[in-house]
Amino acid sequence: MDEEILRLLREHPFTFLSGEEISRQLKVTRTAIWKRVKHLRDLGYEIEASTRSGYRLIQSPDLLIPSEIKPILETKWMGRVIHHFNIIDSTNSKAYQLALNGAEEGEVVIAESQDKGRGRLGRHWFSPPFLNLYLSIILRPKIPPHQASLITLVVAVATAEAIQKFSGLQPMIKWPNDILLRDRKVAGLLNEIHSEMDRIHFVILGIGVNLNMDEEMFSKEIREGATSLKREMGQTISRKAFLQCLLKELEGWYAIFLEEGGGPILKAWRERAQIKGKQVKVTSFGKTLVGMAVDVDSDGALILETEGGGKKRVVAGDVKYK
Ligand code: BT5
Repeated sequence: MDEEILRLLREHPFTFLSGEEISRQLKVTRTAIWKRVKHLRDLGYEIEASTRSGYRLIQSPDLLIPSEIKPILETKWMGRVIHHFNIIDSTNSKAYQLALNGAEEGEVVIAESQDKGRGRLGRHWFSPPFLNLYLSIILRPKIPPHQASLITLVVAVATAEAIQKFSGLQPMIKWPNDILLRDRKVAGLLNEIHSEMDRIHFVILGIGVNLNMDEEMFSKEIREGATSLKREMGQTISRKAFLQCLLKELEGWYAIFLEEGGGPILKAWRERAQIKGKQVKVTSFGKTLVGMAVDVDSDGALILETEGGGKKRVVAGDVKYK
């Protein structure tokens, strides 16, 4: 009902809409309308109320709640169901639970903050409230499990494209899952998969993008290596507008992947990563490898020419450029 009330109020931006008219259109009592208006005000909506004239929407909060996001979405199916939380442990954990309980492809979990935001290998993702984007998307791709790592590349390309379209800046991808602006991490990706040997049940795309964080808000440990769009663009970012752009890119690149396979994804990824010929140090499953990056292969693994001369294929790990 909140969404319906907001839709009606938005249709009359300059005039009051009477409680009677709203209750007639939504077929509920005027008291019920008043209760929902009060609830919307608690969420941060500024709604003027006059006993004689009715209601008028003055301002909406920059919250990532469904009633704000759904009217502006440019996607066909992604994000049409949004689970929103003010605070949650991790959007990925929540999405995983929802998917186990049958949530459908395209359902999205969004939180204003996370108190156990997760990076890879049990690392922490710093997720303070109301500043950034913390989002997880449920996908149910009908592809063999060994191709799932390509979805990490799909998300990396889509996130980088969204940042570029939104800001005009040129983000770089760092294998496997960092998005950088001026060599600092602006977004991190954490994809998790639930599968059998020959069938994927679902994939969770976890995306964290730093939007409105100022330098001093980052903890000392990550300050040097991290940045936000606000910092790079010198202006406050509308989280809603960025989310709209990101979901559109994700839906588009995922469709390309399903229709045309990994080819176009790898091409776009290579252009963004410029990894060929870089001297790198890779930590993978407790081992350190030093060498020159040659490419990523069709499964998204990093191919390395080691100092000894041989070629190594790295499926997971952390990369440092030398
Ligand atoms: C990642 O891990 O980069 C994946 C981050 C994914 C976060 C999203 S938020 C929504 C969804 N729900 C979750 O629970 N997670 C996903 P990794 O490559 O392991 O990088 C983690 C490292 O990045 C940390 O050890 C810090 O050094 C650094 N870091 C932590 N928070 C950061 C931040 N907000 N911005 C930049 N760097 C950060």
